[in-house]
Amino acid sequence: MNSMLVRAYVALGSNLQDPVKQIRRAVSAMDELPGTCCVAASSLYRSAPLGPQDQAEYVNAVAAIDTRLSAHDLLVEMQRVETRHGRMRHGERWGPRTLDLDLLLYGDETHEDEKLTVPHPGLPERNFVLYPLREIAPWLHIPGLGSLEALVGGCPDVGLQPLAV
Ligand code: ROI
Repeated sequence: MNSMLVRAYVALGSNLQDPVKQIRRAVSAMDELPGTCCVAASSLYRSAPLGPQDQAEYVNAVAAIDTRLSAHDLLVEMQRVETRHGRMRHGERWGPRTLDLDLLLYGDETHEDEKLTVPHPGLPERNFVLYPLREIAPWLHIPGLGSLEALVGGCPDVGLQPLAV
């Protein structure tokens, strides 16, 4: 485990089996990972599905964590959380899911290998990631992509609604 703490950002999404509960449980689970604590979580948003439209709306959020895990170890732990929380894929690419955790940013590091791409490649076009991320870290600069503020400015909030819960 690293002696240094790294600030990382994780996107959470669910559209099956009580999505609000899934997201809340996942934020707590991230806080309980080894060498990791959750330092901020955005509000929850309801969002129109990206991909096939014959699936339920999603609930999305973004969490900030401080972690001593390496980027790859963090990814493995996130995948374990997905599995423990009953992740079910229904075969179809971009189909509905109980819990999806994406590593958006890991400090200012960039990674590109067969397991991990950071910054997450979907980040610049996904309003359900950019808007909650801005809520908790408006000052961010994304390696290779510039200011978060500019990315948000180029990404309309169509189909995205803060969830009243
Ligand atoms: N669409 C939305 N709105 N939110 C998601 O989290 C999400 N996740 C996915 C796909 C199927 C691409 N669509 C999504 O994995």
